[in-house]
Formats: sequence, structure tokens, C-alpha cells
Amino acid sequence: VNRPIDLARLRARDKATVARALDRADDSRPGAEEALLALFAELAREGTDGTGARVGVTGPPGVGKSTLVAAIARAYRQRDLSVGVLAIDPSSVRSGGALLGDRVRIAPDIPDPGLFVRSLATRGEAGGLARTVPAAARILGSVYERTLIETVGVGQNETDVRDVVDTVILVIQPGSGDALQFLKAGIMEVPDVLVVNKSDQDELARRAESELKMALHALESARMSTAPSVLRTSAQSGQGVDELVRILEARGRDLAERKQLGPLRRAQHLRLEERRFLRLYGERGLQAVGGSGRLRGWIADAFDRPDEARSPFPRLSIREEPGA
Ligand SMILES: Nc1nc2c(ncn2[C@@H]2O[C@H](COP(=O)(O)OP(=O)(O)O)[C@@H](O)[C@H]2O)c(=O)[nH]1
Ligand SMILES: [Mg+2]
Repeated sequence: VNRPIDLARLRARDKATVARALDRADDSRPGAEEALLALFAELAREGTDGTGARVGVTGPPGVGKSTLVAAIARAYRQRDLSVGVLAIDPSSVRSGGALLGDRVRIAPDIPDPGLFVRSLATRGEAGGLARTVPAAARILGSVYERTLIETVGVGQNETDVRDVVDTVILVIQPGSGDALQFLKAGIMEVPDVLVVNKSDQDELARRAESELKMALHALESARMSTAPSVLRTSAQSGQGVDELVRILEARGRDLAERKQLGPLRRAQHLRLEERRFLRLYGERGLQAVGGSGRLRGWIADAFDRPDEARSPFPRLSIREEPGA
């Protein structure tokens, strides 16, 4: 567990080293948490901690998320950007969708040192890999210029992908009124980008797109939230993918120029860690550390001093069994 990760090799995107770092994110043995904090501390010291942009691709099974992720990854590579891909596979959801790197061919014939793909099985855990996914996203985001994360999800996001990426893409397919209904009912959070994929299929796609635009316009005026970009793609033929990547890149530049990325990542981290603490120790644990104000302060302090490799949580003053 404690064998150190060779940072020079990690920075050089040596795939075996990246894989080992990701294993560390998915390790729950004693000492693994400390090893992970030590890794982040080293990344923070050299200024590469989470510097890359992260994009989440979410939506119901079978809409073409994996195919789209592969297409976006290719478009990034054409722009000479290095890409890490994390496909979160909820093994509990058996459906028509293919697992990335399985049916969907993402990698070119020649091995590409600038492209890394990893799948993670969630084994149906509540909250979906509460520790692993954020840590894996942070590692990939420190090594690659762009990180893509595929998760299944409609309605409330089981995998908290919103809190590990800078930009959320919701993918739907023509003729599926579900997403529209979810959005209207407020069950589903409004994504940053809405993609109607499989637009090669028929003009259903066009209709879906205009219906969505209308619904979102209504939502925008009702809630005064920013309307997402809506566009049609065919992940299979590649149509619309360049425009999607332009939208993603523009959003990345915008977040950076308005100095919003740092605060966004910090707020995400606080939410994730507070939820994780509550899952681990429950309300009684919260009382034991002196309430949520104290917990948040501690989490924020640890986050603001990553180079100190501090424990993310205050020490519990009474012993609690995890899983309360
Ligand atoms: N016609 C058409 N089929 C697509 C498109 N994108 C994906 N598919 C197909 O839809 C099926 C599910 O795709 P997949 O990427 O595995 O979906 P996921 O479950 O959302 O990851 C596969 O058979 C794909 O080949 C598209 O743009 N057009
Ligand atoms: Mg898939």
C-alpha cells in the first residue's frame, strides 16, 4: 500500500504508474487513505494537483455515452490534448449499454501515450464509490489535460458526478420524453450541456432538441438559473462532436477567466467530504466532532493546505462504529 508513486513517471503519463495511482484511490485497506493524502500533498507541492479540466458525461443506459466519450476523446487528441477517461460502471444496472473499452473502440490502433482509460465497477454501493471517484478524478485531472467521466444517471445522480467535474453533459436520445419530464418536474438537475445524441436516426432528434430548448427556457425564467447549451450529435458519425468540444473548451476558459474554478472545486470538495463523513459516522459522529460548522471548518482547512496531507476529518472524540 505504501510503496510511493513515482511522481516523475506519473507526470510523464506512464500508464502503469497512472494505473497504480488509481488503484490507490480504490483501496480501502488501512493506511490507504494516508497514502492517498501523501500523493495529493506531493502533487500540490509541485503545483499539478487537479489542474486539468474535468467533464462528466451522464444519462440513461444505451443513449450513447460511451460512444460519445470516445468521440470527444478523439477530438481532444486531435487538438493534441492528453485525455484520461474514467467509466463508472454500475454493475447493478444491467442494460443495453456497453462498457467503455469493451464494445466501444476508443483507442487507436497504435498505442497512444496521451490517452488513458479506466473502468470502475460500483458494485451497487449507495452513493457510488464515495471515496474512489473523487480521488480518481483528482488523480486523472492532475496527470491529463482533459478528464472525461462516464456515469449512468437520470434523476438524482447516484454517483455524485456533479461534484467531481467542472462541466456536466446530460446525454439523451430522440424520442425519450423521460429527461424532459424529469427536468420539468425538477427531479433532475439542469446540466451544463444537454446533448441529444443519435441525431442521425431521424427528425425526432430535431423535435427533441426544440422541445428541450423550450422547456429549459421556461425553467430558466422560473428559477433564474443559467440555461444549458443544447445541441444534437451523432456520436457514431461524429456529427456535432466538434461543436460540443468547442462548447466545452469555451466553458473551461470562461470558468478560468472568471476565477470560478477554484471556488467550484472547493465547494464540491466540502459537499463530498461532508456527505462522506455523514455516511461513515452518521449524526452521532457529527455531534462527536462538535457539529457541522466545526466539521466544515476542518474539511476546508485540510483542503486549503493540501501539502500538509492532513486527515480530512477531525478526530472523533468518542469511538464510533462506521456505518451508523
Ligand atoms: N444510430 C446511432 N447509434 C448510436 C449513436 N451513439 C451510440 N449509438 C449506439 O447505441 C448503443 C449504445 O451506445 P453506448 O455508447 O454503449 O451507450 P451508453 O450505454 O450510454 O454508454 C450502441 O449500439 C451504439 O453503437 C449514434 O449517434 N447514432
Ligand atoms: Mg456506457
